[in-house]
Amino acid sequence: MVFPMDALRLIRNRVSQEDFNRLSRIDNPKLFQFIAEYIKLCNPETIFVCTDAPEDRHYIREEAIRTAEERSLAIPGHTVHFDGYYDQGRDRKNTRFLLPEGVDLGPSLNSIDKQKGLKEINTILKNIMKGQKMYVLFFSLGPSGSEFSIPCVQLTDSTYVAHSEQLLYRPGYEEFVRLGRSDRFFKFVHSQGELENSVSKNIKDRRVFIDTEEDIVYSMNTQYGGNTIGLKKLAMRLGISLASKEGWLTEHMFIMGVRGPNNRVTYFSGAFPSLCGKTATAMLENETIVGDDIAYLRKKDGTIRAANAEKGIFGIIQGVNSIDDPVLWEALNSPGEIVFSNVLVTEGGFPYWMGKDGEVPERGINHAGEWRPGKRDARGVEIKPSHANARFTLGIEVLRTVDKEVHNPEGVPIGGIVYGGRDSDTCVPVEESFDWVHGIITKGACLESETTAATLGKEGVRRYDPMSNLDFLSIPIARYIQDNLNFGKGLKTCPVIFSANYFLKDSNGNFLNSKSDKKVWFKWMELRVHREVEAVETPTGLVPRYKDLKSLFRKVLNKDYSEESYNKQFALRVEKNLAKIDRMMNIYKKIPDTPDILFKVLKEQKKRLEKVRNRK
Ligand code: SPV
Ligand code: MN
Repeated sequence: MVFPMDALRLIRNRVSQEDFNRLSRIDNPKLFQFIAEYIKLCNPETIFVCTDAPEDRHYIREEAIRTAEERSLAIPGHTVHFDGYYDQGRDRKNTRFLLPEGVDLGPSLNSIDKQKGLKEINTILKNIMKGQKMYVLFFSLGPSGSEFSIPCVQLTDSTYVAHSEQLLYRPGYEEFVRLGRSDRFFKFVHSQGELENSVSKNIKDRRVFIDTEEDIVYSMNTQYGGNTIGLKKLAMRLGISLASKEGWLTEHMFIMGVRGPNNRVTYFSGAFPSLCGKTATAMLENETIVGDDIAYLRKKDGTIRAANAEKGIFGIIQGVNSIDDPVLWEALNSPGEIVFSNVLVTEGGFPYWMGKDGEVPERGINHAGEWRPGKRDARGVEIKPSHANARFTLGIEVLRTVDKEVHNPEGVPIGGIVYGGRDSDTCVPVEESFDWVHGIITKGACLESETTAATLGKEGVRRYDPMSNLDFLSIPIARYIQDNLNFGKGLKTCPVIFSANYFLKDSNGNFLNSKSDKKVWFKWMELRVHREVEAVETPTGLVPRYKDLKSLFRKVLNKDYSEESYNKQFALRVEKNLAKIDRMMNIYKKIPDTPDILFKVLKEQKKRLEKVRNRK
């Protein structure tokens, strides 16, 4: 432990005069203590303190190439980074909360006794940066200088992490200078550990440990962005707990503007688990994007306002093509700062990913090294050209559909909230809830989704994922749901809550909708927010009328929408819905302190469904 009065001395002995001058512009002993502590423990050879200056940003980009964590591609500004073969997703098992004595987060959150956890990571972190450079970086989550902003400091020995954060987050050095002695800031310590061929070698010592008491996250022996980019999912866990204390919400949500009649813009936020179309939705061609992954929601003057915690996108690239994703396609094929990860790189220096326009290349380099079709790994599993969780990282400003309010310190007013999951057989493509409480409970708290490649482990297993936030919850589930229920109280304009399901299949396993249908669902929801179309009441919520969809399909997609399609897509799946309620009841019965209202709302829904079943 470094005492506050020793911190400055320790730092002064370890950094250059120039870097020390940069730090000295900030008057924050708590910050110095944190930095000194981890310089002492991780023991880097050199230290670079990064300000918001363009030359510093440029230096980080150059460092990424120098250290070979990134390689330049053919298009100017494009680079590629590879994570290790077994480091391609979020590591749920080794992501844990450090639990102080007497605190209980409930059985669903992965935790470890704080003292035991600290001992474990202090052992792993000791001298972990020996011979390496430590980058000290400052950012702001949320628009800077606003009620939404949370200043953050990141220590890392990875130039890829530093570079990604520069693309993804607003600069924060000047914010720290301005704030002086505040102790409301998040802290991240990351080390990729020993490297072999530029990737983390000691995967068995991969850890992501979260301390919500001190607002620190420790990440080590991993490079995959979801485990390492501190301000992304690591900060989200701190954000959820801070929001709960301060009375606002941190959500796994995009924010987008949807155009209604007469160029009206209605803002939506939407929660979808990873790899379920969240980013693609936020990038719909004729709408505007504010954010694609993490939203902060605050109540203001009787409305809910939302801001993007980030300013860039770390998105899944598989399946991105010129037809379905024109906005992104254009950005990915233009010069500009973009980091591709875990794609295949062709001999000409172009990235290839599965589902990209054109032929699969005959050869290239990917996260497993030299690649040829048919190549297998040590276990005999065929290696695809790119990983299913391969990603792109870019600043949101390179998208032509970026919303002009993206940096508004007040955020944007939310008209509708959407919860969606990967569900092949239960929920209709789009449905409105009866009210806030019904929406939070049946759409949000009861969200289920089939697992994807975004996390390590088996794909396609149906999993309960409340608000698509289960992986990131840092407070007991019951408290999180209660916070969401409370958030809708006392509003003058209450957002309308919807569910969406892009993944409904018929009995032969074929999708019932095409990817572009979501454009129609959003136009319908926009009209519903303003009560400009009517809807049909069912036991589970309010669904579109056929005639409204028919006209929207014509207007938006220039497509004929048959009554037969409508009937198939919007049929009420009574048995499946009843089975889902049973699953949810069983889950929530075991969750301590589940609000009574949840059981009441589910029982009412069950009754309505049984009534329909008995009528048949
Ligand atoms: C997600 O998986 O939800 C992501 C990427 O947005 S990660 O940073 O891995 O969480
Ligand atoms: Mn996400």
